[in-house]
Amino acid sequence: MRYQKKYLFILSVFLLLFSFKTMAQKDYKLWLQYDKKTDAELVSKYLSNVQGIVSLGNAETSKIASNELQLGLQNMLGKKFEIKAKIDLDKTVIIGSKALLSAEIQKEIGNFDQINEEGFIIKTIFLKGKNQIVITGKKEVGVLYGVYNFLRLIQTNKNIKNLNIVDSPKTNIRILNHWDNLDRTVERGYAGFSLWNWQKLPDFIDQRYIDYARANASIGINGTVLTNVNANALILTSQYLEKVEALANVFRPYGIKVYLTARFSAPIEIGGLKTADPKDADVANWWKNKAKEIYKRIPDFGGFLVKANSEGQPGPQNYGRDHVDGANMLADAVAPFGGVIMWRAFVYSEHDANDRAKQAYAEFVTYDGKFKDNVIVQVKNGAIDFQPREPFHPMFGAMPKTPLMMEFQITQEYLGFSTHLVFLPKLFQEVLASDTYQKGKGTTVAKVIDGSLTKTKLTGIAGVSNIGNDLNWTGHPFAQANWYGFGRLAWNPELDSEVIADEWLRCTFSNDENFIKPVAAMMIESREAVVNYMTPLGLHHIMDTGHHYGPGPWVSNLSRPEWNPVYYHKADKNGIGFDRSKTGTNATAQYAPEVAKIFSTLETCPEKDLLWFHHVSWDYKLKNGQTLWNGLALKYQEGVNQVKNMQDVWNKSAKYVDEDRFKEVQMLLEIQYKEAKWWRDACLLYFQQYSGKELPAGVEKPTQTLDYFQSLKFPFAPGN
Ligand code: GCV
Repeated sequence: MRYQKKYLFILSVFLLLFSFKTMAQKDYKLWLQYDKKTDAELVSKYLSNVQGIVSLGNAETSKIASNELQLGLQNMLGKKFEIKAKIDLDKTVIIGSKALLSAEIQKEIGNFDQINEEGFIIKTIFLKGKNQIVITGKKEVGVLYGVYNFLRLIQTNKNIKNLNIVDSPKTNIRILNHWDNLDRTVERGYAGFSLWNWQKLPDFIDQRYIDYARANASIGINGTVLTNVNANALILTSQYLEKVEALANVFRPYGIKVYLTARFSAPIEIGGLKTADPKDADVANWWKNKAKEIYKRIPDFGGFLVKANSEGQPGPQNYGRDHVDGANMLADAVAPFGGVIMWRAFVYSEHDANDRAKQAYAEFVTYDGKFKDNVIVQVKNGAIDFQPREPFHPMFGAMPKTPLMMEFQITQEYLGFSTHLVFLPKLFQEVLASDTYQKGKGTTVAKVIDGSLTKTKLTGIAGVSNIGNDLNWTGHPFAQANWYGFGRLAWNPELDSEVIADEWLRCTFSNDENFIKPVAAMMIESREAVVNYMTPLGLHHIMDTGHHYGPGPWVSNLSRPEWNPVYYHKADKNGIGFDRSKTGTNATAQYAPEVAKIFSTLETCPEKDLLWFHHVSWDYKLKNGQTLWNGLALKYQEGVNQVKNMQDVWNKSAKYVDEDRFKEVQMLLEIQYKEAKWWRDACLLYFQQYSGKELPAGVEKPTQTLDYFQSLKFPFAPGN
């Protein structure tokens, strides 16, 4: 009996450890689960097309590609696959770049001009009486992308018979911006600490660096800015560059270039100069030498990302110069090595009384055509700051002679941190599909940034990373979908977010239609839900001070007016909203006339943007016949109901998902539900002071007072 107890104890410890390990692995493996297919018919269908692997290349990237193919096929199809160098079987998957293919195969593949340097072709060919699948590209990295694409077909149960897929990324710089500090805290990071262990680098290469590179390569991301835009000059010292070099060496075979943020005052802080004036010859030389030093270590270094004269960061204006002077000086330093300067347009000043939404445009549009060829201006998706919903930034469509790249925020600074389930590709798609009318109807933001409109060579999309050292990388299991979706949209800015949700769910959880349909719909709905319970009808920037966690529409005491929520909602006895029409700040005039016309009047302005552009009376009649006050209150309630609905959907998914991830999401949705109610109650109680009206039928009564909500403090909210 005693022995039995002992064995039972050992067994339960073992099971506990084992289940912890599987949970960790499931969460950690992201969308690269490669779960074993259980449908025997499907497996035999796949095996009738795939019998072996032939890898023609020897380079590190080729090895990564063939190992990945082997891992994916073996895991999913439950059969051993050897990697061979010679084609001696029927139905092999042959992988190799163009130069490695025989003339006969090349002929079968056809024209390689259909793809760009990073593109791939996956084609079923008939070779010496045998059927083969060839995955190729001009370069090995294209082959790697092709392999991930091929595996995704199997992951998502797609047909692999008679393949003929030709695909290339539509943008050149598909990049994550890490707002990671050297002490490993992450600004606006909600998934733990920074992945970069500067203390142990360069000698200790954490497996996470490799897994990070692999995950990024699998979705086509080809660049990473390792450091925060609120920059520390120390990263440019040799002590740190040695560590950056080690990371660059890990990422290179995955097709990922390393970039750094450049603190504009670095020549003073680490260079011993008296000035950082971009027109000063010593300063320019200092940067040239710094670039030389970096490229000696990292020959494929991507370049610098710069936040200058914004929120206290130093910049050329400290010396009476402008953004063009600053960007071009740095551009000259990296140009001989093929480097790029990504210069941010996120600027607004406490000395400018103008509407904050107008300031970046006002400053930058005059610079159109003045930047050097290797400068790309990085513009946030909206003119304020990564709000749950913003109309597209008017700079898109207004600088035809300047390459503009998109900056999205994947980390959820204003969207419930990594506690709330919000599927961001839907938000990203909404922005990318917005029509700028730069060259008439159909000239969408996507077309501005992919260069198809202005034929610019330099194109890009940046996403502020939501990755940290949490076990599951992103804090919320569904926040992984935002990283995934960002990569997929960076590759193709016209991809549909519904396709992305479907793909991600299949790769991450299950192919069962009974799971996919409702959960994909829940993901899509989550985008509108967050807008409804936080900032419906065009409200914006009413989050609490500093950390931006939870509601704070009452905040009015911050030193800069444009940091205060009251600046944005302007609620008073007459109504609510920011008048940006002709009668107000006339920000609408920054858009093309066709767009301006729509936003300018109450009648034509989409209701989702109403309070962004107009100050509207509480009794104004919305399109559904409700008064603005009632409509606003009902929207808040709708957001809460939507989260409830998300909970219901998820609760029915238990049988399709491993227990651990199921429970994690379940708990997080419960918090989201509580917080959605918090948002609704706090905002409605606050705005009610101005509207003076009762809550309409259908809106639940708040269970706390406004005083209570205003008293809440969060001194240790993360990411601040
Ligand atoms: C990195 C917002 C954020 C800041 C961020 C800034 C930026 O203001 O709150 O944390 O700083 O945007 O994008 O530069």
